[in-house]
Amino acid sequence: MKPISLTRYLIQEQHAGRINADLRLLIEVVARACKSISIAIGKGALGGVLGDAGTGNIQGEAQKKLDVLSNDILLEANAWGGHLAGLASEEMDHSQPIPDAFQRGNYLLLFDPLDGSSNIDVNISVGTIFSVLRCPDGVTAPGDEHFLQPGTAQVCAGYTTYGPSTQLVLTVGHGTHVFTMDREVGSFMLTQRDVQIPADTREFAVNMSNQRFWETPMQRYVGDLLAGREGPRGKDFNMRWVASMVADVHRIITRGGIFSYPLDAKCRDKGGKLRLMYEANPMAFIIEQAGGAASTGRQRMLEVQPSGLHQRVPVFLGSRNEVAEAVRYHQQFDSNG
Ligand code: AHM
Ligand code: MG
Repeated sequence: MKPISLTRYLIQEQHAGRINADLRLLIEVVARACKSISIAIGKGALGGVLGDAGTGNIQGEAQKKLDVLSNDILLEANAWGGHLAGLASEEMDHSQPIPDAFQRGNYLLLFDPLDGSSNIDVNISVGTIFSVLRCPDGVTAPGDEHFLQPGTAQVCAGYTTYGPSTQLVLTVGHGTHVFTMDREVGSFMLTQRDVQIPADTREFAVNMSNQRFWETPMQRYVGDLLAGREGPRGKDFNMRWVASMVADVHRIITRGGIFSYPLDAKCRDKGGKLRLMYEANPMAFIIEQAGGAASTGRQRMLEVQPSGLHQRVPVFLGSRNEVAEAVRYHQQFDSNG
């Protein structure tokens, strides 16, 4: 049977009362922007989009040309639709209310326009991550503080992975669904409904070069994974690390696994490496909706009360029994040392 388009899927969701017309438009607009980003990435060296932009973001990271371009594409696409009250991005110091010239809607959009920036120039998968919140009642010109809602308040989250094919993974709180971009037609088509992540896994994803900087529970947890069949876990584990969160999460969506970016001595002062509002929270929502789990190691990710737009957190997410194992090591350490 021919897969249905994203547009048709969204209309069905609207008719079922699960989303309203504004949220439908918002998702369509973000998906269209992601198509433009996908086309720019696909041109690679021929499009003049590779390399450094020569600028930095508020987090002290050097921006790539594609970071800036993707941010601009998402900003421009979302400014005038009337569905948003404000936007926030990894690449912008502060959130932006929708300009007065345009109609304002009731949603807040947060995004990491180009995740996995270190992989752009080497032609490895990168992605876009986004999260949608409601603008608090009575707020017409939202500031940063209005975005600081826990992940449980998200009404929609998604990511696009720009790999051998471009795929959009989406949840509006009723399961996680995968759409694949038909490059000839220019539409996202629903290719997998209601993804279910296996509860158990034999595959983990972590940047092992940080091992000596990890805290004790992480050292013990990964030590036991590496001990394999002869160790306490009684089975051998495989390892993968793409260094694009989107690509690593997409593998977990597809075949299970655990992804972690734990606290380490290098990022401890910042609270972690990955950002809560536009990386960890949207991924946690997507993963939970696919039957998986997401935690900081000490708390359910979606229940973290944010304190800053660019706040960082430790991340453990994926197959739910394996995430529970990682959390158990932290609990044990916190109570017994
Ligand atoms: P970015 O948003 O600036 O690309 O940074 C986030 C990325 C994640 O996609 C990935 O999981 C992680 O940083 C990789 O970090 P490292 O290079 O330390 O392995
Ligand atoms: Mg990122």
